[in-house]
Amino acid sequence: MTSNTRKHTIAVIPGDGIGKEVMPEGMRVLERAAALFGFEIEQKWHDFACCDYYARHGRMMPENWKEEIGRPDAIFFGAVGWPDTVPDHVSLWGSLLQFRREYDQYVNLRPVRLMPGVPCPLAGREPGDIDFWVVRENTEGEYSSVGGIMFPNTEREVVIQETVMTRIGVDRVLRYAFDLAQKRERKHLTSATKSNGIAITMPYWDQRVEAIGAEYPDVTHDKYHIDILTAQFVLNPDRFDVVVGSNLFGDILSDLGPACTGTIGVAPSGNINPEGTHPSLFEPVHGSAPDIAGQGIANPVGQIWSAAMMLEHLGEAEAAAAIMRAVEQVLATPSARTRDLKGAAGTEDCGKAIAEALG
Ligand code: GGG
Repeated sequence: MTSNTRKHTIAVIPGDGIGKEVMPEGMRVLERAAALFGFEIEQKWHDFACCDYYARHGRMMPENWKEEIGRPDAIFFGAVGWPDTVPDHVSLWGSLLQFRREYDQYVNLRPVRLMPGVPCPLAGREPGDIDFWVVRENTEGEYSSVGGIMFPNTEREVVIQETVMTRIGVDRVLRYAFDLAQKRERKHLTSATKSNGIAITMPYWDQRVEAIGAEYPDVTHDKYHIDILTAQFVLNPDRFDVVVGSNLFGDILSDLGPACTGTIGVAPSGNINPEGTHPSLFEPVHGSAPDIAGQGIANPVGQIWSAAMMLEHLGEAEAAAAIMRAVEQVLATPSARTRDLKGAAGTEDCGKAIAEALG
């Protein structure tokens, strides 16, 4: 017997700390959306890519992790890191960065949007005033493994790490960012640079922005050095539309952006392989938050908003929009918010409220 139901296979990886608490809420809302909008979610949970796994096996993931994961339509990820047991660079390189590189997820896409019920630290801003995207290069740049240590643990110690920019790598993320800007009303792109100080890779980045920008005559663009750009994020976040940056600059800007709109606790992200030759991965911007893990108080909105981004990517735009309406409705209700937003709801209460608001 054949079925006409749309089916999406999802690899579910909760990871560490509050990742384990917010993931069930993300899945609760996804399942509710599937029931309401007539598609099926086939989920396979994985207990690797976390520091517990490292404690048992001496590595973050099994050697055959790709076989274990199979070929899902998308990966739904929580958070990684537990610095008391595994150094952060070991847990990150052993898990998330493996996915980003092996699956060529060269775009890290993060919205910066002022949401109802989230107090904006900037006076006079209302939801709708701040609404832009940060596009971060996600597979090369400053996150390179090229380098080494000479004469370790001696007075002559020398530590070198190279930034790697490839023409293909830079051009493809810039094209993605210009494409995105072209679809938006303001059609404006801002590039993060530091070409006055980093005098080889950053002038190259700037040159490629000009070259790719010429292919988009209807999109205006400008550039800021990263130092003044961070100041502009804090002072005038409403002036941005699409902001593109290298791996490190994009990482910094995409935490700072949500912080300027009140909290990174609600912010989502997509690690995207735009060609669809590999699965894309969706995760909240926040990390594992060891300080509040295990208390059931973490805000699940970042995970749930990531579920909406994942559904949009999978072609379920209607369900994704409905999740966002439900998120906005719950955030606008003081009693349904978690403690970080001055409410009293627990992680599960907040997830349930969003699932119920879906209908
Ligand atoms: N859910 C996001 C997360 O767990 N992030 C951990 C982290 O340290 N990320 C650094 C990065 O994205 O480069």
